[in-house]
Amino acid sequence: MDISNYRKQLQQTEFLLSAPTFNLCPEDTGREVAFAGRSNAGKSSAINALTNQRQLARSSKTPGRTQMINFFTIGDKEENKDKRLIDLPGYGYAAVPQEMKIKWQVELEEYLVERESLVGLVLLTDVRHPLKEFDLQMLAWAKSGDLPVHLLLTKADKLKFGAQKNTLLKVQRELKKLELPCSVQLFSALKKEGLEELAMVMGHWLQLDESLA
Ligand SMILES: Nc1nc2c(ncn2[C@@H]2O[C@H](COP(=O)(O)OP(=O)(O)O)[C@@H](O)[C@H]2O)c(=O)[nH]1
Ligand SMILES: [Mg+2]
Repeated sequence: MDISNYRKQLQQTEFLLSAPTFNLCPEDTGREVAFAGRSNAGKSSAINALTNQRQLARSSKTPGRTQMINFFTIGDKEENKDKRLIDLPGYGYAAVPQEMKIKWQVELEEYLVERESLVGLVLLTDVRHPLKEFDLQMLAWAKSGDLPVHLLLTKADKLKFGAQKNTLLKVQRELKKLELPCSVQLFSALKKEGLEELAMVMGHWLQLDESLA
């Protein structure tokens, strides 16, 4: 439970590969954590802030890459084999035809439910409009796959402190009502707030303790 060790290892994240479909993703071994959210939720910014690398997840903004699944390795490569962070493509690009959206959804559900090495999902949602249809769908799939979820209420800096807390409580109540067990936190990539809480969750899920040098 050494937070600075977690932070240090998360800062050693490196790009591994981009795959257009889950068929081409790395072997299903080790442990991986996936990041998902509607486009513009703040996913790239969160990954860059967490790993302290300004440009790591930047590429997802380029049109050709938007539908790619991006894989990163986490931690010291000698000590720490087979721990990955996955950047799942966002939704909401008007340019994507309906047919492709449906095909992608089928693949995504299969991945969330069946991927053995997947140990947790970080779901990002803008603090100003949380728990929209996409988020609820992801939560439902995670539940059916018994996959733990950690919800990030992103861009928290856009709200005043009181409003942030109210949203946090409201979302917690809503999740309870829906019987979707998942942890929730406020997050701001801009102000670098919530990084330790997120690093703690990632460290536990990926068992980053085991690779203490
Ligand atoms: N104010 C504020 N803006 C943010 C924050 N995180 C991301 N953004 C902005 O939101 C937009 C989308 O961010 P991005 O990380 O590319 O989202 P993605 O599409 O989910 O990868 C960009 O203009 C970011 O600068 C944050 O913590 N605070
Ligand atoms: Mg992005």
